[in-house]
Amino acid sequence: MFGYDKAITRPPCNNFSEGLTHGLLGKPDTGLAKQQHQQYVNALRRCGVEVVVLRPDNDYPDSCFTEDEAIVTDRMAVIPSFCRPSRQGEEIRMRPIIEAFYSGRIEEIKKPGTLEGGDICRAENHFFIGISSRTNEEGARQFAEIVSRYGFTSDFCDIRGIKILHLSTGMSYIGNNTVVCCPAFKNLPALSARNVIVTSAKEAYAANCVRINDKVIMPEGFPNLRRKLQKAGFDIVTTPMSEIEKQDGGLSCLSIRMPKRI
Ligand code: CIR
Repeated sequence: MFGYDKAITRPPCNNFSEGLTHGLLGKPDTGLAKQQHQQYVNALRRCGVEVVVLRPDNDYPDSCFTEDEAIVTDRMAVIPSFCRPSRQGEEIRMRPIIEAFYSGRIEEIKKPGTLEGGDICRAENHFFIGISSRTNEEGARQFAEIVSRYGFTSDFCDIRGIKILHLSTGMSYIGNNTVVCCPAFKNLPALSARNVIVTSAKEAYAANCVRINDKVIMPEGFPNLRRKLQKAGFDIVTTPMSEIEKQDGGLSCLSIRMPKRI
């Protein structure tokens, strides 16, 4: 499932700092965020994918978080449904780009369902679906119904009692039945049959990492998790994420990774 050949990204726009954030880490430096985005694109390229870099979109301060704008698989793509007004419409701008790859194999989440791509985590032919402050039960139910029609299974992960934005903010599937997660997720029932690598509380941000082809990209500055993953046999690429983190964005949020055989 980690065979990707393209990734869709969009650099932070000039009003990046006006996006949604809990704000605890201070205001981001937009110039530095743009540089970090470029480094992220380079990291994707090192993993062997061709990177599509879209034009920055000043109408949507959070539009660099493309992961939230479409969920793609080797069988179909799903257009999500944003609940926060400042992000509603991002999915409409992304849709034609996705349609170019998936003619006729596009599904969508309909209101009153809400769902953002960051609440979806795929593990082989299974989906973990986060129910969060952004993805409601109806959106999660619609997504489960859609993926089951295409032969996938799924589990709901209710993270509403946990102070975290999306499911993928706190966990990633990296292959070999292995999930990396933050301490707050370690007892999620959906993870009971998985090998779980739990980060320390201090390194919780790095639980959001991305396996691409034979490498794992993780944020720079998390030496303990990096060592653990290297010990488990993973080839690690790191990239700086400080300004993206200030806007509550994790590493996966900056791209839509396109499977090789679509
Ligand atoms: C937001 O709050 O919507 C953005 N500032 C951050 C989105 C991060 N996306 C993700 O976790 N997939």
